[in-house]
Amino acid sequence: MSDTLIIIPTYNEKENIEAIVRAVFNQKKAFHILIVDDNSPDGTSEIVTTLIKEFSTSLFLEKRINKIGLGTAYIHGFKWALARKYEYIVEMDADFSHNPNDLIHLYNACHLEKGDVSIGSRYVHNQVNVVNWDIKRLLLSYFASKYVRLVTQIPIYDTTAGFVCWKKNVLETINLDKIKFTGYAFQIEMKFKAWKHKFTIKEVSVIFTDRHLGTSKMSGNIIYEALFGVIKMRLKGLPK
Ligand SMILES: Nc1nc2c(ncn2[C@@H]2O[C@H](COP(=O)(O)OP(=O)(O)OP(=O)(O)O)[C@@H](O)[C@H]2O)c(=O)[nH]1
Ligand SMILES: [Mg+2]
Repeated sequence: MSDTLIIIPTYNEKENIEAIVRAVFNQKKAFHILIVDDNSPDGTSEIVTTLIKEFSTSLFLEKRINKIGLGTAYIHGFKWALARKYEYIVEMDADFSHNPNDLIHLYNACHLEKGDVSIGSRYVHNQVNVVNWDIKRLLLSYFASKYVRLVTQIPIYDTTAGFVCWKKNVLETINLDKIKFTGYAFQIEMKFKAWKHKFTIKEVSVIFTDRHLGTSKMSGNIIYEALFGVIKMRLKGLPK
């Protein structure tokens, strides 16, 4: 048993999936992993099924029929985790943008330093810890974070970060069925709600590296949703 579940959503990650699973299991601390795959046409889930033979007590797969977005994949994973005995639930990408060696720092920020939420943050203290992004992508992300802070007043530097550790009771408190957004805005909305509920949020400085393998799922819709989503969130205050 492990007290911590790492949720990795996947869509067409056949180039990364085995390596990321092994990298997580090679950490000193024992973690469990849940892959939430949206029926990737490239056969990602078949690779996971083969790996489960090797890691039958620590690797799990939830397969959904359609690609219905990152946010709903995480909600699915959160509910799966809450139905079991995990104390800490972590969001992580499959593409090595999030370094598995940082998992222990996120865990410690909650487990030892009493955070309710810890965020693997690219932008703490005016640093920009991003490797291999083109300047357009970097500026978009950096100013998006500034924009979100300005509009929502949330005291977090990296509001769109997708490398996050949640204590179980935070996910039990936030009404997961009321989460509205699916792309970057999903990441913002989750943090916004945790903050509104007055949970302690810690930012841990990490270096984010752009994906080497596989293809990006970034789209104009995701940006549009975030741009207008935060204004809606602020105006409505979004029910907790
Ligand atoms: N299950 C599921 N996973 C998804 C979906 N969209 C993206 N993912 C996964 O979510 C993680 C983050 O997606 P990325 O494509 O890396 O998004 P990004 O980091 O904004 O963009 P790039 O790194 O440029 O590709 C990856 O592990 C993806 O495979 C989806 O609709 N469903
Ligand atoms: Mg990525």
